[in-house]
Amino acid sequence: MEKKKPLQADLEQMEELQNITQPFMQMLMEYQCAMEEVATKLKNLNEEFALLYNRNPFETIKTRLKRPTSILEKMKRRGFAVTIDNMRRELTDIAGVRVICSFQEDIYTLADLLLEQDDIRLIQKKDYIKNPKPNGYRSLHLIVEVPVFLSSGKLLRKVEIQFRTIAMDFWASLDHKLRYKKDLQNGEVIAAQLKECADAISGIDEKMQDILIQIEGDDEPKRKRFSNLEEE
Ligand code: 0O2
Repeated sequence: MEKKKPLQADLEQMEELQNITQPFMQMLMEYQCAMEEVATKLKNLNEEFALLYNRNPFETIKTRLKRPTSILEKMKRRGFAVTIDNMRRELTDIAGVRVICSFQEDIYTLADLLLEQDDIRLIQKKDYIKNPKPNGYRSLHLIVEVPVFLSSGKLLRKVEIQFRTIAMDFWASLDHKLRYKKDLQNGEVIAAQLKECADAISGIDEKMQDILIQIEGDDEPKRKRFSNLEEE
C-alpha cells in the first residue's frame, strides 16, 4: 500500500477539512511559495549588505507554514466558518518568516529595504520594539502581501514577518514556554522575572548597538546610499 504523506494523513483525520482537502493543500502550497519569495528577498538583501559592509544584517532566517490543526483551532476560536475563502481573508499568519538580527538598527534597515520593493505591499505594521507588550515582548511585526506566479496566473498572498534580535529571540522562546504551560503555580512570579529579563535585554541590545557605532563609526550616509542604490 502507498504510504501517505504526513500532511495528507493529518488532513484526513480532520472532519472539517475532509471535503476541502485538495483546495486546502493548494492554499498551503500558495502560502509556501509566498513565504519562500519573502525569504529570498531578505536573503538577497543580506548578501548585498554583506558585500557592502562586511557583515550580515541577520544571523538566521526561519520559515514556517501554520499547521492545519492550528489553522482550524484559530478559525474556530475566532468564530469563522471553516472555508478556504475565510482562511485567506481572516488569517494573516498562515505563512510566517522570522528574521533574527544581531543589532536593532539592522531590523529597521532590512524592513525598510524590503518595503521599498515595488511588488511588496505593507498590510500592517506592529512595532513591539518601540512599544513593547506589557509582558516585555519585543519584535517588529510586518504583514505584507506578495505576488506568487503560478500556472493559473498571479496571486497575492499575505506573509507575517517577525524581526527580532538574537537576545529578543532568546527571551521569546522562554516566554513561549510560559504561554503554553497551563496550571503553573508560580506563573506570576515567573512572568515578573521574565519582564525583568526583557528590560535588561533591551538595555544590552542598545549598548551593543552603541559599541558597534563606536567601532565602525556612524555610517548613516553609507546606509542611506544603500537604500537608494537604484537612483545612484
Ligand atoms: P505562536 O504559537 O507563536 O504561533 P494574530 O493572532 O496573529 O492575528 P495578534 O496576537 O494580535 O493576532 O498578533 P501579534 O501580536 O502580531 O502576534 C502574533 C505572533 O507574535 C504570535 O503568534 C507569536 O508568535 C508572537 N508573539 C506575540 N506576542 C508574544 C508574546 O508576548 N510572547 C511571545 N513569545 N511571542 C509573542 P501566535 O499565533 O499567538 O503564537
